[in-house]
Amino acid sequence: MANAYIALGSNLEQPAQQVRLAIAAIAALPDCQLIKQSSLYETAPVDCPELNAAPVPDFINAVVQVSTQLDPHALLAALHGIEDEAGRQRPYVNAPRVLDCDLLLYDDLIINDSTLTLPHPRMHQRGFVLLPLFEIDPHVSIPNHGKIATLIAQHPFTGIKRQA
Ligand code: PH2
Ligand code: MG
Ligand code: MG
Repeated sequence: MANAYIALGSNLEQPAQQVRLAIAAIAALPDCQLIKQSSLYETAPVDCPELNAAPVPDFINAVVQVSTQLDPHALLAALHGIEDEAGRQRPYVNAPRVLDCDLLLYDDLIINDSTLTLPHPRMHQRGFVLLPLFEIDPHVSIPNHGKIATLIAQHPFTGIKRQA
């Protein structure tokens, strides 16, 4: 059994509902057990290309922990299937999306191949990932980047609200 963390994000078509449905879909995956889920967080968009031209809707983000027998690529493929089911389109990089499911960590594996990078390459810089991840596992370490508490202390994250 492997221990994995998955980030969820949506900023289109009832984002909170999209994230809740995605958590249910992950819990229902074969060979995958949902261990923990964070609160939902309302977050300001980060690195969205059209930010300069037009307002980008805020995101809902969350992180879940799973225990799984799927190997990392099979888990990633299953997450892409859940994105597709939600109607995800990919018109350009970081376009608004009904659902983004990113594999963050899979045990302490480091992978760099054409389809998968682990740990997720930008997770250590993103408050909308680190804060919900810290909520469910304050002791996790990110291979190559260290303890989550240290990373959070180093970044002045703004624009992130935990929902009640
Ligand atoms: N995802 C991105 C780019 N920017 N900003 C927020 N707040 N939340 C996201 O999930 C997000 C983002 C690319 O996946
Ligand atoms: Mg993403
Ligand atoms: Mg993604």
